[in-house]
Amino acid sequence: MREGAAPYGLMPNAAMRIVNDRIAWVGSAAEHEARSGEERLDLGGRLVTPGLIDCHTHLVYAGNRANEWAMRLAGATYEEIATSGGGIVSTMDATRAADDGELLETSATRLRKLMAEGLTTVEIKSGYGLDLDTELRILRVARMLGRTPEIDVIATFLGAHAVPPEYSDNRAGYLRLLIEEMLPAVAAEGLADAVDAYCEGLAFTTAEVRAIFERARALGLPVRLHAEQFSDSGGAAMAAELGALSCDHLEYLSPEGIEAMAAAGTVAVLAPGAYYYLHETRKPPVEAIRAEGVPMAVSTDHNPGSSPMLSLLTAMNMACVLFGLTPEEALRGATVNAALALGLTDRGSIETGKLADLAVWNVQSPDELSYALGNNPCHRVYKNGIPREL
Ligand code: DI6
Ligand code: FE
Repeated sequence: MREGAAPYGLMPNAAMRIVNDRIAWVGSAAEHEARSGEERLDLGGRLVTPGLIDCHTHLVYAGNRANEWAMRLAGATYEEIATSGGGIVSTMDATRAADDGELLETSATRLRKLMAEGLTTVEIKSGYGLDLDTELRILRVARMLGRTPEIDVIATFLGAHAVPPEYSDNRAGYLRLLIEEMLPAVAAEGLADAVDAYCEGLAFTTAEVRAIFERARALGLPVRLHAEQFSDSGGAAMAAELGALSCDHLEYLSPEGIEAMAAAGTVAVLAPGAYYYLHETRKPPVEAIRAEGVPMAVSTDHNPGSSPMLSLLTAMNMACVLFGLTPEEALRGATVNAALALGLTDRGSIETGKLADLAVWNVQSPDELSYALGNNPCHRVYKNGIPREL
């Protein structure tokens, strides 16, 4: 996954030295000089990749929405369900009613499933609380999930996910709450690494998101955006102007949006799971994104409404089959470009000085990682140089 290297940056017959939590040397096995006192591990010729990174999930919530899934299969649309009291608000009700122990336990179970496929970093958004107390509780649970040497959790504040029912005829009031109370509280407690918003007809306008993002930036928090999923609202260009780390979904992304993202170095995070579950037909403009040199990442977008999937390898497969990524682009999207989407430059590739976050696979070629659905060829994971139980 090194920049400018051969396909995948693949090195046959390679060796690696790990010192503490870092990669200290990478080269050919023939050049490797054993040092006394070092432990030597033979991985049996297996493929080693950077640990996988899921850069967009909504993992902390209560309940599920299988009932809505059945309704959609019977013909209801995502928008109809959302405007008739279901959707994000139904998960909000369940989440507000759940205590911290239940939230922690159900999300830890989901996280375990994701981690089994070689994940070493995961991003988790809030956004199913939509009041100050519950949003903070969700972020604290996300922080708790990261309080283990086994995985790094990056937390994102998504209070601007939907307008909660108590503010349905007072949008301005909810925006004030977001900007004047929630954002400063999240920043003061150090509960988020970034701020996200849902910029869509169903949720927030570009102008509303701009106001939220300007406050976030003033508080020193980077921003990223759910943009252009069902319509082109110009959100991606607005977010890129504010230096957004990523814009996510992007089915309706315009040439102007791509240009703004390219200029700002904003990552395009694809969410093929939501496209698949919602039977969308308009694909993100992958060829133009590629042509403009905008880095692409691939995520599960795990959430109970539009993408209840718990497999990043499956998202990689869908990005290839549904959106036309190459298997190499899919793997870059789940490693080095996913790290970029999170503003992290210390991981995502196998290079001297980077974190020793590694996945070891029972495959012959990295093309196999996005190939067989329902197959998890992960053999072992190293997080910060330490082997982790699968
Ligand atoms: N990501 C989101 O945040 C929304 N859709 C998406 O792809 C809403 C998720 C939900 O319906 O709960
Ligand atoms: Fe999402």
